[in-house]
Amino acid sequence: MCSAEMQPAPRGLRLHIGLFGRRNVGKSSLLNALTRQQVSIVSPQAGTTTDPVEKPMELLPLGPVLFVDTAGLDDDGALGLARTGRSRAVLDRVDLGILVAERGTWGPFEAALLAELKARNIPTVVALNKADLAADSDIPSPDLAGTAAVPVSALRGEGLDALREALLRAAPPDHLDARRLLADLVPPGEVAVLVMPIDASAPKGRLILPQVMAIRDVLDGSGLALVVQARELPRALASLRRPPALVVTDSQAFQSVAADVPDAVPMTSFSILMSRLQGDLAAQVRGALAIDTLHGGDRVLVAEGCTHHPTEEDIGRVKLPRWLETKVGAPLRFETVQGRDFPTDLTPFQLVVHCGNCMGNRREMLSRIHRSEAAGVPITNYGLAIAHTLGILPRALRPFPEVAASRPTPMEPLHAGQT
Ligand SMILES: Nc1nc2c(ncn2[C@@H]2O[C@H](COP(=O)(O)OP(=O)(O)OP(=O)(O)O)[C@@H](O)[C@H]2O)c(=O)[nH]1
Ligand code: SF4
Ligand SMILES: [Mg+2]
Repeated sequence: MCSAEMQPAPRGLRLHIGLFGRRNVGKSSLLNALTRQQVSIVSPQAGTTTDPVEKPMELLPLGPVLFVDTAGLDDDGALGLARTGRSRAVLDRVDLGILVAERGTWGPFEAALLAELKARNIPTVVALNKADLAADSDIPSPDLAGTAAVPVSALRGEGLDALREALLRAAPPDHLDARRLLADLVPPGEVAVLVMPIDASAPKGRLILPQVMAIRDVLDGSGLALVVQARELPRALASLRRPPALVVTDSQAFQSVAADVPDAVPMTSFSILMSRLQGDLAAQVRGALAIDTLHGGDRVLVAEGCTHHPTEEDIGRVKLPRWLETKVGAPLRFETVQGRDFPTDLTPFQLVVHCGNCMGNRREMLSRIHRSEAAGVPITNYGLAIAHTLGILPRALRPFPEVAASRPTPMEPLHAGQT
């Protein structure tokens, strides 16, 4: 896990909402009206927005959201295609879509776009904009087979409450139910021991985002969080009258921590919890096990979800490659990508190792996992890869019997030294 920046609300917990449609229909105007800010440039000229524009905000009653305004998807020519390419990529990472059309002009383009959003399982609300230009009663509403369509005027700020309401109704239920990082494993009043090594690679004066998220989730679930460094763990455990409900540690300290934690106490790593929250744990465990099939010279894609500043002993660039090559017993060829630069063609690679994705959203991670597996390339995350190379997966997966049961190969024996 790397040194994530502190954020008011982690990007991954924000509902990502994309605005899509033809040029000049008022997508940017609608974003500005919803946020009551001049976030995106508006002009009467078609093709004003050229690159996706992001705006995080609290959108009641949905909570923290990230709006993504896009370029008109009907743009043509070489430059137009480059723009639509970047805007189409936004389809990979939104949880909810607003299809903006001009009222009274619904046609095959809009119908095809709606069909694509549906095919991608992106819940969508249609905003029929510029309602101020069209006299009400004489415009038939398009037949959208159950998709909500809301007349709005971005110019006059009309219909926005109805649009917010429609967005709430369309929002994916798993977002509203809020997946838990670990609170489901720690009953109210029970103790979660969170082991956080403060070593040279820890950022100065603060904790990394997954650690902060873990503390917050225990508090939200009315559990008791006991936060310690590995060397204080025996004293912490001895101070408890009952065993803790869960021990969570950084993968790198797993072996020493496992030696201190009684075998009957459920124990896992932050990376496994992050994979469960932000990705697909079963798929990423399969990816970790595929490390065993690597050969010298194989190509490994290391993907980082954001452009953080690598520390000296950065996990993705230094430690992970070293561990993997030691495990394989021969040099491998590594390529690193950051942020949105996830390759379209994954077939040249034998393995993808993704970061914990603490700043990204789950839908995008799921889309990357899906694309990797569809290309026949196993995908895992840093912590799971480390966990497997250290031989700790069996114990770290015990709190998740549903995943442990789906493992394609038998469990490895417990690593020597684990009790
Ligand atoms: N009458 C009226 N005009 C609007 C409304 N919303 C936007 N417009 C106008 O439509 C034009 C295009 O608005 P934009 O918000 O730039 O449209 P867009 O879809 O973002 O366009 P591109 O990103 O450049 O393709 C501008 O002149 C806006 O003032 C509305 O509700 N009513
Ligand atoms: S998104 Fe990935 S690279 Fe960025 S801070 Fe989180 S774990 Fe690190
Ligand atoms: Mg625009």
